[in-house]
Amino acid sequence: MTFKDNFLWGGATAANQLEGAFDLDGKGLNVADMKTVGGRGKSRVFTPTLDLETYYPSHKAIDFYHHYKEDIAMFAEMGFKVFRLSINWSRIFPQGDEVEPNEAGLAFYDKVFDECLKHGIEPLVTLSHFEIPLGLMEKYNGFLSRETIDHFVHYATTCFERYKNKVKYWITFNELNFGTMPHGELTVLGLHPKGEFPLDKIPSNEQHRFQALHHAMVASAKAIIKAKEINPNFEIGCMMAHITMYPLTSSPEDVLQTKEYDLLVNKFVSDVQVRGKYPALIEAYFKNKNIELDIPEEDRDILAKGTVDMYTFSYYMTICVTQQHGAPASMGNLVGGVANPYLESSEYGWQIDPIGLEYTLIDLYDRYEIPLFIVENGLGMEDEVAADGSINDDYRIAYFKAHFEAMNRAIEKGVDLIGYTSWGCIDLISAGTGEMHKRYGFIYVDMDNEGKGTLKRSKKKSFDWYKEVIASNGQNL
Ligand code: BGP
Repeated sequence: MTFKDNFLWGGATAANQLEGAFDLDGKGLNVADMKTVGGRGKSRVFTPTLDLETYYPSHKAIDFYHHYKEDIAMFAEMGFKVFRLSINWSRIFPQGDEVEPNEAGLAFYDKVFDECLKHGIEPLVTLSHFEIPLGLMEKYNGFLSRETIDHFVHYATTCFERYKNKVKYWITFNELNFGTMPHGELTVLGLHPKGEFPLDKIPSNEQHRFQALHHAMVASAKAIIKAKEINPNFEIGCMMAHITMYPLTSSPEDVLQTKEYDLLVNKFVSDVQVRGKYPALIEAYFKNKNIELDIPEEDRDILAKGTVDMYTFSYYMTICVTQQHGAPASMGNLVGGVANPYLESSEYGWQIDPIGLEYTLIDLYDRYEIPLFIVENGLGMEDEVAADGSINDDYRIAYFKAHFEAMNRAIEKGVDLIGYTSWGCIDLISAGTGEMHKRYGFIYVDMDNEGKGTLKRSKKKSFDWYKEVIASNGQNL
């Protein structure tokens, strides 16, 4: 067994890291638009009001808004079958709670999807990729209020209706399981921050966080129910940041702790979205911690009905857990943990673990037995442009090769893997650091960390390599 004939090879992006044009054609502000650049080892800062002296990377990003034709043509040249992008919620509902959508925003995505389809590329669309309208944060404290459920469902339904004949593959929320952690409160749930991003400096309130997460899960389920009424052929995924965890040692304490973190951070939210109910151990965990969630019976029915068709997830690295370490710490935009002495790290400290991907695929398929789709994976590095203009990213090719081999092994073992979109197929703004220099792409974009550059696109060495991978359906690595 190997990659299926119709395996969905492609690349992934998010509106706020790609589009720019943050205030054009009626777009409102979103949470991402309020974050400044950070940098390696430096946190991004969330500013409650825009400071015109400050550089906000999402405002310009790589200006996909005006370059989408050129960019999609390059994806087509690589042979992409699928392109993952997100709709910028505040382009469609500038404040988040309007009744009527912004037609100019809807029209932009019509053009983008048409361009994809013209090249035979299926769009895979995320409805909320860290892009909650600022208005919803200010008025409702994001998903802490139940009102936000209806605003999300209205937004989702508007998109499903509008694009029902153009888009088949959907994701409701990006990395919703980040909502279990302090740093996901702002980014994923839109809870109003009182200080710096990431939120590890802010006293977190688990009661609020888990209530908001509950509302977001209900919003997702309600949207899925509506989506299936609009077009029963839609394929809809959850989206988990899968932080695969190993016990640091074989001590039973470490093994037990790993099991418990894995349930809370990785499995809880996907259990709800795939199985349609809270895991019994999570209900007990809340009880033991005196977290009392308001979960009306009606919500439980909605969760049971609004389940996903596929398990979509990001995979970048594995971490180790040990009892001495305490709770997972936040690192960049992912969860830290303890370094694994058997693995090497990228220059950003992300541990590289292809076998961990094989392990993760087996673990997930064993638990859920629904199609799996890797919608983010890749290597963020500071690429160098040689004097002749070439970018020889052999390290990226080696990273992909090892991960594709791992995928192949998992498929041979019986895992139903239906697609793969590498993260940041074209260089874009890093979510965690706000930098441009943390690059993932097959396509280089001439821009620096201050937003200066020509925005010219050029092919890295990995461009032709990936093209051959796709052309051979994963056989020539
Ligand atoms: C994921 C996010 C992406 C992307 C990726 C890489 O968590 O869904 O938006 O940014 O991480 O992270 P970074 O950009 O911090 O390198």
